[in-house]
Amino acid sequence: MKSIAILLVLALALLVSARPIDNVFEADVRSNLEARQSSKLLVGVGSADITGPIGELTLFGYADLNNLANGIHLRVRARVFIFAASDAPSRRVVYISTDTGIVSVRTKKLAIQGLSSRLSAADAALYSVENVMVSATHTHSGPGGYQDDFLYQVTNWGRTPGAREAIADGLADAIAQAHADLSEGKVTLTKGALTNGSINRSKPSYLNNPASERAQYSADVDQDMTLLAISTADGSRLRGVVNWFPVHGTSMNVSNHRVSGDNKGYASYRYELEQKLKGNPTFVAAFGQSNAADVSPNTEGAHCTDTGAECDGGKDSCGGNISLCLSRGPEYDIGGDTRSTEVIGERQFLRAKTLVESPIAPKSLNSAAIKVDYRHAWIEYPKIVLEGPNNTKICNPAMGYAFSAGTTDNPATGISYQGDNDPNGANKPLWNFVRNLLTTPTQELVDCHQPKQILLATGEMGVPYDWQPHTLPVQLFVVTSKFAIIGFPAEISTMSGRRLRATVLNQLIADKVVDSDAEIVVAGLSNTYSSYVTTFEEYQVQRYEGGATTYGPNTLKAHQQIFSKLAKSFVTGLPAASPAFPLVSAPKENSDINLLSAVVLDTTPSGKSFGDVFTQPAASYKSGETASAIFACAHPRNGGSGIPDNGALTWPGGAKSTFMTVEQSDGKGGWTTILDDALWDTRYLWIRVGSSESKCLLEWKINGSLPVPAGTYRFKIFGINKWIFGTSKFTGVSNSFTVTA
Ligand SMILES: *[C@@H]1O[C@H](CO)[C@@H](O)[C@H](O)[C@H]1NC(C)=O
Ligand SMILES: *[C@@H]1O[C@H](CO)[C@@H](O)[C@H](O)[C@H]1NC(C)=O
Ligand SMILES: *[C@@H]1O[C@H](CO)[C@@H](O)[C@H](O)[C@H]1NC(C)=O
Ligand SMILES: *[C@@H]1O[C@H](CO)[C@@H](O)[C@H](O)[C@H]1NC(C)=O
Ligand SMILES: *[C@@H]1O[C@H](CO)[C@@H](O)[C@H](O)[C@H]1NC(C)=O
Ligand SMILES: CC(=O)N[C@H]1CO[C@H](CO)[C@@H](O)[C@@H]1O
Repeated sequence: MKSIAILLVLALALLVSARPIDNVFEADVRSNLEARQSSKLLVGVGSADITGPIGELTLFGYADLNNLANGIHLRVRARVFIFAASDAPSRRVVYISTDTGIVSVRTKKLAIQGLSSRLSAADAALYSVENVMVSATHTHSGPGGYQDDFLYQVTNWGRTPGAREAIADGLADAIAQAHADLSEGKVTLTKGALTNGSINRSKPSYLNNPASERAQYSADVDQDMTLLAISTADGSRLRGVVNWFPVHGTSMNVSNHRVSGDNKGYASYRYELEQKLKGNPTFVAAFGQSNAADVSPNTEGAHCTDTGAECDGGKDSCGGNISLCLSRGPEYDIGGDTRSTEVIGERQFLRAKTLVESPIAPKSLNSAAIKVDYRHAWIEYPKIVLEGPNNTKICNPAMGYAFSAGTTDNPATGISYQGDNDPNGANKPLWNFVRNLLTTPTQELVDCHQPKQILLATGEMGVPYDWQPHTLPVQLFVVTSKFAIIGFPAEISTMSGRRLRATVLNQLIADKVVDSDAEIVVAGLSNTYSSYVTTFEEYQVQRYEGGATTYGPNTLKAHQQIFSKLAKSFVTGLPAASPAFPLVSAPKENSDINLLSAVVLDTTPSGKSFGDVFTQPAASYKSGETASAIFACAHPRNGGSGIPDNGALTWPGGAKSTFMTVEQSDGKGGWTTILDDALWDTRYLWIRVGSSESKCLLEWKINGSLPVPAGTYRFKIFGINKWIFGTSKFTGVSNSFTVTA
């Protein structure tokens, strides 16, 4: 979250169009543990494009109004894994990793509703909010506009029409695919370290944890990648790979304007492309997110961009200016943030591949007790009282000054710096005044969040609707007696994740729900988003992550208490908490505020039509070079093209709808589509010219990741232009060009 000043001003502006609040209630249905014997493990995999509308809407993550989704580098996808025991298949669990910044409750519900048009009624009824876990990879380059809570909507001007629907459609497609794929599978669990894929970006916080606790770990980030390799029952074909490794999706920086899955999206892309080229096109590789709250992919660390010197460690500033202190990823000097994304993605891809090919201390889930089950509950966090002598209360949501500082992955400007918990700090009177225009925090809220200094009293701001969630979905999966997954509704720090895993695993082992050598992972950013979770000790330092820890200093302890009850409920069969909770106090479905200005009209300069070329590609290129062309085009929020001409469901690179393709000549006047905008090698960028004209830059890095033969090629553009009485589809082609070795 960068532009907090802009955020405050925007929020004030958006409030003008505030609407009344409605309560949406949802009951939680539970069932008892079903432990089974002589069962087989069933697995299904699926994957689909979830890229929503683009064009002058904000990429979600950096909260910077200039960080617009105006093009596509790598399409974002959902990757689905269903696990079931053959003799109790209705207690199946569905783990989904999506290339999104966060997860929206409303989108998840839409996706599950969408199954009714894809599956029989009986089959659709097998899937619910309770047994489907959607976990965001936390890419900061996914198109926004789908978020539920107002704080996360502000920099997207509310909800963008079509944003939730696009993600939900892709999710439903991918679940339906995995459903059809469900069959006996061979599953191997393994774990190995990746030491050069991440660093800790909040060292002063980490160091405030007890020395005795830190001494138990060799690193200040979790370096283990935990991985499931899924093959056909006879082991002859690799069907899918899913792994969990904590690292932020901030390799692409705030200057980026193209949709991208960031480092994890790239890792998935590379593994899936490799298998596709080997004749295994249905293979799915998910690089899932975990306890990454304080973990950066920018492994070169933070330096002053003006002098190259070390930043001032306490404040992460350069001579007092925090916007100069930036961290960079590997090979940034060679190829900028795009190259850093490739390197961090490739390291995760290669680590996963070696773990599949040479697993470390592998465990076969097929020889474990085959039971698959889940627990899910809605918990109103500010109502939680910690068990123990002190009756410690959890706070209503609030964000601190340190939240406005950002991190060294994307420092903010103006209001504060990391570690700022001085109540009389320099800018406080001014910003406290601005804050109070929105809501003056109650004394109870102020006391509860100490030492956090409150910048936004989000928990006490009900207008136009919830700014941050009060009620969170908590979820736990057991996949045989060897493996469990925590569906965690926030970003959680390294040490917090370790404590939570230990709490839950110990409970599951004590109750004999899992074996004593079972593994457990935290699936971060699952099902909704409630900002950050740090340990009590990290919170005291009030860096960015502590400033953004929503429910105060005891947030982690509350999660530990709730998740341990959830774990316990596998044997007691009792509800983990009260039976039903309000979901969010929010507008009725899809009637949230939307102040993004609509596309009114597309025009071309005189003498040009939509799809005409402004700049032709060169006559010839060599392998490794980048071909490009510039076309007259229209606003991309109108959409790209629909289904491909041959009637397939997706274009060759996996795009559901594409803005561009590359075609290859057959030498006899015929052309074959070989690439679309979903591939890493192609890049599409829309540029506004004046009030209604557009230019589109199409690029292709020849033989980048997809090998092509020497030959003759051309670019093709697709789009939809808006005119007074409706819309029209257009296409255009460039001159052809030759490609040589
Ligand atoms: C990164 O780590 C992996 C495994 O941990 C190793 O194989 C690889 O060589 C390392 N890469 C670099 C550039 O150090
Ligand atoms: C801090 O550095 C940024 C980037 O160079 C610059 O734009 C800004 O003016 C500087 N702020 C101050 C207070 O010097
Ligand atoms: C992001 O990376 C690009 C190079 O790929 C660079 O030009 C740009 O200045 C970077 N932006 C920031 C804010 O560091
Ligand atoms: C209860 O409060 C006392 C006094 O503030 C403190 O020393 C003690 O650690 C607290 N106990 C727990 C379990 O938090
Ligand atoms: C692209 O790479 C592949 C394999 O690396 C190679 O066989 C092919 O000749 C290359 N294409 C061109 C045009 O050089
Ligand atoms: C931002 C920061 O302080 N990162 C540190 C995290 O830990 C690594 C390894 O100890 C350091 O090299 C980084 O500087």
